[in-house]
Amino acid sequence: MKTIFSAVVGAVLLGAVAGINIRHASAQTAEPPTYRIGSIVIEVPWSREAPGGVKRAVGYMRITNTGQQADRLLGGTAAETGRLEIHQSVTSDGFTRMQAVAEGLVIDPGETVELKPGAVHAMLVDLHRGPKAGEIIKGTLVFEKAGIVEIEYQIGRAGVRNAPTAAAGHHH
Ligand SMILES: [Cu+2]
Repeated sequence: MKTIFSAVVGAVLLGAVAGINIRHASAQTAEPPTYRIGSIVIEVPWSREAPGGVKRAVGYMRITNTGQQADRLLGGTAAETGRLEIHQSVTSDGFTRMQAVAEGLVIDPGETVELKPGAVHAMLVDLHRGPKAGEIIKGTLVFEKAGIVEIEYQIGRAGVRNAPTAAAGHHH
């Protein structure tokens, strides 16, 4: 009995490990932080230390819509007091500034939207204090159809342009 049981457990575990390897064949480290709600998959939320006690921080992540209908990221919360705004970086006349995207961020069926430096991104505002490198900020995302999902942002050093988890897997 015991042997059969371990064989079954072993097969199930092998299957699970194989599944992870297939989904994240390019990842060099353990499975990156991934969150799901309904048809929405959120990967590797991260932020970075804001200089000089600024009580806001950027928010970056990949959002994929695996469903058949478009969905929309409307906003969310961050840490104890903060909330999430969606911003678009716009460069004109050599200046880059950020515009709030009041209507939210549409994610079409089958589409992956990457919130990243210099592009559309989240801005975590009204934080009780600026985040420090190495910390984690808890937050929520609110989607029009999928609903509310809790996520965690890994905090990188000031000025970094890649997720702390991704950077940790590279040895130069
Ligand atoms: Cu911004």
